Amino acid sequence: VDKQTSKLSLVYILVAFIAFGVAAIAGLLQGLDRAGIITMPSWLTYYQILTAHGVLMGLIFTTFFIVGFLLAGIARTSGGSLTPIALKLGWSGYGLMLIGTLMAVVTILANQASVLYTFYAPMKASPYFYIGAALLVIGSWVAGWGMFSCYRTWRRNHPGQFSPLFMFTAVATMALWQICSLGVAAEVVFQLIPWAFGWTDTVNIELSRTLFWLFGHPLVYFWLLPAYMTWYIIMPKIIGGKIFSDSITRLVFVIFVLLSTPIGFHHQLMEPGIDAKWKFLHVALTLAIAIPSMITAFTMFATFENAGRAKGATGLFGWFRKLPWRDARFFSLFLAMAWFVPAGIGGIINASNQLNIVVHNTIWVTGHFHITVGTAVALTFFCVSYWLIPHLTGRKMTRIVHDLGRLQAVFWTIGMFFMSGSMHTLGLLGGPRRTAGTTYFDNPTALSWMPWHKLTALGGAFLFFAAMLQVGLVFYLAFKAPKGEQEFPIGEVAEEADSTPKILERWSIWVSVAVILIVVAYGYPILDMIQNSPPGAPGEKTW
Ligand code: HAS
Repeated sequence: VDKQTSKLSLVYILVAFIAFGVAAIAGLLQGLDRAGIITMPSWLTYYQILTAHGVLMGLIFTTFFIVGFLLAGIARTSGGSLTPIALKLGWSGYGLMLIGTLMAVVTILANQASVLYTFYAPMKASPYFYIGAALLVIGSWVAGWGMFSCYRTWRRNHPGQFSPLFMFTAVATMALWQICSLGVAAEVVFQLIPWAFGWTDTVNIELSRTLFWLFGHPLVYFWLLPAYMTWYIIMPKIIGGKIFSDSITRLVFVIFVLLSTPIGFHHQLMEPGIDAKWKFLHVALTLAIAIPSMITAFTMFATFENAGRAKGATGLFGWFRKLPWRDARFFSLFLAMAWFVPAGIGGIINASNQLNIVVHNTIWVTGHFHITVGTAVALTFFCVSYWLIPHLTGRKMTRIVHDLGRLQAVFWTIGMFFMSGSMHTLGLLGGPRRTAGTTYFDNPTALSWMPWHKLTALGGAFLFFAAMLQVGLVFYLAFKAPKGEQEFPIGEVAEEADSTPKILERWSIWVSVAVILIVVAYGYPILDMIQNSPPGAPGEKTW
C-alpha cells in the first residue's frame, strides 16, 4: 500500500499494541491477586485493574487494530491507496479515538471509573469515562465512513462488477459495527452521561443493560469478522492455495450482518424483567448465528485439503503434512482456528437457557471469552501483525520472527490451556466471575477452589510472557527488522468455485432486513421497558 495509507494504518496498529501491552500487565496482576499470590496496594484496587484490563484489551486494542487493518486491506485491494476523503476521515477518526482512549485511561487510573468493561449501571463512573468511550466509538465510525466512501468510489468506477472480497467483508464488518453501536451510543448519551453529571437522578437499569447488550453481542462479531477475513482471504495465499468460494465468503458475512444484533437477550436470560417469549426468539436466532461459523469450519478444512492435494498430497489426511508448519503466520492461524472449536461449543452451551442457569455470572463465561476473543481472534491479529507491520514500514519478516512467532503461539496456547481450562472448571463448580473476595471470608467451599485459582494464575504467567514477546516482535518489526519488501497476502478465488449471485452485493436489501430484524426483536421489549417500569421499581430509582 502507498506511503500515506501505511502511515495511517501503522499509527492505529501501534496504539493497539501499546494498549495490549499495558492490558497484559493488568491481566497478570489481577490473576495473581485472585489466586492470593499477591495483595493489591491500597492505591490500586482489584476492580480498577480489572476495568483497565477489560477496557484496554477488549475495547481499545481490538478497535484500533481492526480499523488500522481494514484501512490497509481496503487500500491494498483497490489499487494500493485510500481515497483522499478516506485518508482525512481515517486521521480524524484516529484523533477522536485517541482522545477517547486518554479520557478513559485517566479516569480509570484515578479510580473514577472502576465499572468494568461493560459499565453496568448502577455502578457509576466519572462522566468523562463515558464521554471517552463514546469518542472511541464515534472515532471508529468516522474512519468507517472513509471505508464506505472507498467502496462507493470503487463501485462507481467498476459498474456491474463485484467489489474485491476484502473490501466487501470490511464494509460488512463496519456496517455491522455502525448499526449495533447505536445501542451503546443511546445508553451512554441519553442515560449514563446525564446521570453521571447529576442532571438526572435515576437510571432505568433494565433498559440500560438491554441497550448495552444490543451492542455487546455484535461487538464480539466485530472482533471475530476481521479474523474471519484473515482466514477466508489471506490464509489461502499463505498456504499456497486458493479461496474456496467467493459466494460462500460473502454469504457468511451477510448472515453476520443480519443476525449479529437481534440476539442480545442471550446475555440477559437470567434477568426477570424480560418476557420469556422474547428470550426464546433471541436464543433461536443465536443458534442460527452459529451456522456461518460452522460453514467457516467446513470451508477452512476444504481450503486446507484443496491446497494440499494441489501440491500432490494423497490419502485421507496427506494434505495435513503439506501445510506450512514452519511459517509463523500459518502456525498462529491454525492454533487460532483449533481454539475456536471448543470456544464455539462453549458459546452454544451458554446460549441454551437451562445450561445458562448453571454458567451465568460464573467464571466459566470468562473462560469462554478468553478462548474466543482472547485466543481465536488475538492469535489471528498476531499473525496479521507479523506481515502487515513490515509491509507498512518497508521491512521484512525474518526467520527469527517466524521462530519467535511460533514460540509465542505455543506459549499463548499453554497459557490459555491452564487459564481458560481452570476458569471453565471453576465456573462449573460455582465460582463467580468478577470478584476480589475469592475466599468469601474463608468459606470452606470457596477455599476448595483455590488450587484452580492458582492454576489460572499459572496460565496467566505464561500468557504474560507470550504477550511481552508479542509486543517485542511488534516493535522489532516496526523499527528494527531489516529493510525490504514484505508481501500483503491476498488469496485468489479457486477456478472451480461457482459464480457469485448478484444479490449478495445488494446492501440496500441486507441492511433493511437487518434493521427489520432488530426492530422485531427489540422494538416491543424496549418500548415496554420505557413505559412500564414502575416508579421506584429496581432499576428505576434510588441508586
Ligand atoms: Fe460468546 C458470552 C454465546 C461466540 C465473546 N461471549 C460472551 C462474552 C464474550 C463473548 C466477551 O448465549 C462475555 C460477555 C460478558 O462480559 O458478560 N458466543 C455465544 C455463541 C457463539 C459465541 C452461541 N463469543 C463468541 C465469539 C466471541 C464471544 C466469537 C468473541 C470473539 N457468549 C454466548 C452467550 C454468552 C456469551 C450465551 C452469555 C453468557 C452469560 O450467561 O453471561 C457462537 O458464535 C459460536 C459459534 C462457533 C462455532 C465454532 C466453529 C469453528 C470454527 C473453527 C474451525 C477450525 C479449523 C481448524 C478449521 C460453531 C470456525 C481445526 C483444527 C483442529 C485441530 C480441530
